[in-house]
Amino acid sequence: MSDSVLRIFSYLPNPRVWKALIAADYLGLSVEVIGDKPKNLGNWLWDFDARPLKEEEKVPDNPNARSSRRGFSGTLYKTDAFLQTQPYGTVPAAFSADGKTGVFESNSILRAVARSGSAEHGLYGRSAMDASRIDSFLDATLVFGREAQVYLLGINEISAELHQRMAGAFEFFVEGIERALGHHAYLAGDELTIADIAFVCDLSQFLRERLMRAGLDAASLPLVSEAAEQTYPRAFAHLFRLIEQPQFTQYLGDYTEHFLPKSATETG
Ligand SMILES: N[C@@H](CCC(=O)N[C@@H](CS)C(=O)NCC(=O)O)C(=O)O
Repeated sequence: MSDSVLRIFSYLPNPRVWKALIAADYLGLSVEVIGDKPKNLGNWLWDFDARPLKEEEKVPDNPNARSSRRGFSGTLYKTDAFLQTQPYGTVPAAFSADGKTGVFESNSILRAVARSGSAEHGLYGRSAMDASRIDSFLDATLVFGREAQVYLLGINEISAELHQRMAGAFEFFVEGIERALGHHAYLAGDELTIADIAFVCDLSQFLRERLMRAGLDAASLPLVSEAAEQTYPRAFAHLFRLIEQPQFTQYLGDYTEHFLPKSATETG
């Protein structure tokens, strides 16, 4: 993997992977990404040396065959070595260059990239206390991200309880973001950090709910993010401003087009 600081295996495209790639771009680092469309990942060997399976390997008595856990259905083929480095068996799965160390959870993969770069950039703060404050935002984002994952995976058969739970989680998370941006230009202070990167990727992923309305309509439930731009103007202005940065746009451009405000020139 030449001079890459990490190898990531995942389904693609995946905003959880983009967190690490955006940070790598800011830091001038290279990250190797291996993967395939979500529906194809059941035909891959999940391993540091991940690869498409041969037809004869896709059999139930393959020792690597495991039941999928979340976000996938059916059988996935994960090696023992994969599960040794990736104890939860999830993707994105990151590996050190020698494959010996596994890093899991997209926010931790993001941290791994930030720690590999020059501290002068400030992407992970400029002191241990700054880094801890950034971690606070990353943890809050993960809690939100987990709620959003359960909600989006269940949106086609949504219950009022699940909808209400998501509405509460969304309000709690974005209120904190709105408050933080009331006194600083970026989430954790005066400059861009990995807290902003995780925020943009996870909120953009959650806003896919706007493309998945059928289940909500069938249950006569509103979008959780209905009119959120008006309720949380600072949070959304921050989101829109960052998505316009080239380091973000290259990954998130098409993915976020459905909710970005039309620019004055486009609307004429
Ligand atoms: N919070 C995790 C979420 C990772 C996750 O849950 N990945 C799911 C797919 S969305 C997975 O790999 N599932 C594997 C399985 O079903 O066995 C992150 O941000 O990395």
